[in-house]
Amino acid sequence: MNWLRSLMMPAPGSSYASEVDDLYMLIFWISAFFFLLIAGLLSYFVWRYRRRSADEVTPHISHNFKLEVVWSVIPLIIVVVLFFLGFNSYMNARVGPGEALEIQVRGKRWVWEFEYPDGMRTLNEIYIPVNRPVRFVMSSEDVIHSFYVPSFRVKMDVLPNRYTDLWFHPIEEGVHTMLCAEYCGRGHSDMLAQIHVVSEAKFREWQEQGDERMRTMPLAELGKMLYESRGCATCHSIDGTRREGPTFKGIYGESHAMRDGSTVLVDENYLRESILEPQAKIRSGYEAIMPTFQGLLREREIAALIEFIKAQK
Ligand code: HEC
Ligand SMILES: [Cu+2]
Repeated sequence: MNWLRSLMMPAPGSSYASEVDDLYMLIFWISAFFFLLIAGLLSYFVWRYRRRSADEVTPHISHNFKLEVVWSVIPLIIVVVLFFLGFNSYMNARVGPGEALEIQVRGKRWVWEFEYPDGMRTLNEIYIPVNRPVRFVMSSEDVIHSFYVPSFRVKMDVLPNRYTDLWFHPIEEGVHTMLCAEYCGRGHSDMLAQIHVVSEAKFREWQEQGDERMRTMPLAELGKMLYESRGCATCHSIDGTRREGPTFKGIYGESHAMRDGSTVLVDENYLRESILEPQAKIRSGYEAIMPTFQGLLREREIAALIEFIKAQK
């Protein structure tokens, strides 16, 4: 019945995913059984006890003790068994092993930011090693978001002023999509992130190469990569269309009106300030929703983004 499972859920990607699926399928089959039993009996009784003549009177039956015990006790046993199975797999999914790679997750409108124990930060994309439990410690900078990875069968609210956590044990290499499952505003559907589950060796390589690659890549190319991987692209287009934020097309050298009535020439200093302190000058006609990238970008990465924006003519 694997085809039936795959219709309902993406392929399991974590150690407890198939446990969740087993229970789900058990409930599905119990429901299917009772649906057929009840609908079948209903149809049969409609036919069996149909009215035969105009003055027919049905016998008065007030109760049937045996029948009532049967239809109370059997469902009771079923739900108690389901409760224990469910409680058991819930505890397996909630209580993680002590030895886990801990990653901080911050949800904010409308990006996911991840921070590794060594200080490496990424936006909307993470790499984790296969066969090692990972624990996410999550919080929100603004509204309630919800961290949802369908193929891992985990979902947890991400709240402001409070940490929530979840863990999973990826069992196979591959790419998984995680998304925000709590409507959090206009850019809600942009809160998509990729979870790359890779081998231990590839993971280490990625951790080191992150830096190596950044050091050697030409500025404009690095800028393009950051534009896509750091989430700028979700709010800023390069083809002139308006998103949450203004397009980057042709802005370098323009004069822009700010919300407070002043006019600013878009030069390198303004671009830099816009990235590090987006709240300092708010462009008129836009909301002050851009997250700060202070501390998130290395000096060379800031230069690369500025270079990239200047190149959008
Ligand atoms: C959540 C949406 C969002 C993200 C992500 C975002 N921005 Fe913005 N950005 C905005 C908005 C909205 C404005 C306009 C309001 C303001 O000035 O703060 C803006 C303004 C700017 C401006 C000034 C543009 C102008 O025409 O005056 C620059 C430059 C900029 N962003 C660069 C970036 C870069 C580079 C990144 C990625 C590292 C980025 N932004 C990520 C929403 C975003
Ligand atoms: Cu969200």
